[in-house]
Amino acid sequence: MTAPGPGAHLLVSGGAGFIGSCFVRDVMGRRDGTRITVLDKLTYAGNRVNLGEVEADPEMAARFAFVQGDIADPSAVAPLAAAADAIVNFAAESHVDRSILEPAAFLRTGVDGVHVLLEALRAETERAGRGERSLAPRLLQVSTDEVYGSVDEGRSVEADPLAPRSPYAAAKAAGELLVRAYRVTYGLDAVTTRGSNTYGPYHHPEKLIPLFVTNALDDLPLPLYGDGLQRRDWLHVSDHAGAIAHVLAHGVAGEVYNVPGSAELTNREVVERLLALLGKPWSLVRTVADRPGHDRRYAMDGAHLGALGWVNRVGFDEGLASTVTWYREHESWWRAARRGDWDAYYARQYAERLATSSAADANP
Ligand code: NAD
Ligand code: TDX
Repeated sequence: MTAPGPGAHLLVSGGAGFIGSCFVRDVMGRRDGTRITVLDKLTYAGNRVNLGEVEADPEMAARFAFVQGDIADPSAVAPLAAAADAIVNFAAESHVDRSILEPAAFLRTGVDGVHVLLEALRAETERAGRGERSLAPRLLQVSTDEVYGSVDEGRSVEADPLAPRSPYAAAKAAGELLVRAYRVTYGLDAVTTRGSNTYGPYHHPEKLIPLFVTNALDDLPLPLYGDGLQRRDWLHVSDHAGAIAHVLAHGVAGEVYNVPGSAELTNREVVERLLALLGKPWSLVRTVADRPGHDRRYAMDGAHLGALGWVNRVGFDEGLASTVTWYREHESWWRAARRGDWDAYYARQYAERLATSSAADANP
């Protein structure tokens, strides 16, 4: 089993979303002959426009294909897996608050979908064993820091127990455990990454940073959950995508790699910085009812990935400034991303919270 290098054919599931589309744009932009087929269901979070740069460039477009479909559909997955040297699975329902409102879709994609991918990988590995293809494909499962649960002190290492605390995190942990079981039982070539809180261009406006940037641009209230002292370690999307490409090429089969960020900050600190960049007042911030089961802190140790030779490149201040500029310059993108059930979701998540909110104390 050999990790795929330049010129390989990658199947990228969930490649029309935030991090997946960055991975596709960056890998295609290397112009090293790599071919990519994206399989994406185009849920409310998936957007083919995110891949427009690739599809509009003749050289990249010749190496690219897009298939609209569901990773939980074996008939969609099997022929694509048969043609792939590796599968990189970004596909997931990705928003914690939505998982608290409606968990079912999270389990369908995060558990059933990953199972379908693994069955396809198993079939292809058996074909390689019979000499019907030269090498078995590799699977890279994109997972998250949230599988560790809330970490009050210290930093999670890959061997720590998984203790997910939201339906989203539990679905991600279940997907990972299936990958682990298939690796152990069937000897599949699989690696897993656990990425930190990611931010950057093309981030759906439901998440903290893009929600607060876009609401602030419209002078709308910014709903800060609870005391706002929850801590996250922020990772720029180009570093997250780069780390995934690095693990795909160099990771050891069966291993899990944390992908930490480059700045651990409270939510209040993040909001203070983005308001300063936007020139908007703290008075927009409203203290609202907390997220149920809200994880207080995520923090991961990055030594295992570091030993593989990966280092993050984008510092948080630089990354946040360029992200804010991107949202300023791409108003049509983020207004269009607020489509589908956006208004109903926003009302369900925030109407009562905002009606019972209070002015947030000025940031200490
Ligand atoms: P996203 O919601 O922006 O994108 C998810 C993509 O998957 C969308 O294009 C969507 O259409 C597609 N999709 C959903 N269900 C599908 C299905 N059943 N079949 C095919 N495609 C489907 O999410 P993101 O923020 O880009 O996250 C990508 C991956 O990274 C997820 O697995 C997520 O758990 C993980 N992750 C995200 C972060 C973060 O901070 N955003 C951090 C760590 C890990
Ligand atoms: O309106 C809000 N108000 C608020 O205070 C929102 C949307 C969030 N928050 C808080 C909750 C978190 O403490 O901000 C923090 C970040 O929230 P999200 O952007 O929803 O991210 P988080 O819940 O930390 O999960 C993210 O990182 C891990 C991604 O969405 C996941 O997909 C990833 O796995």
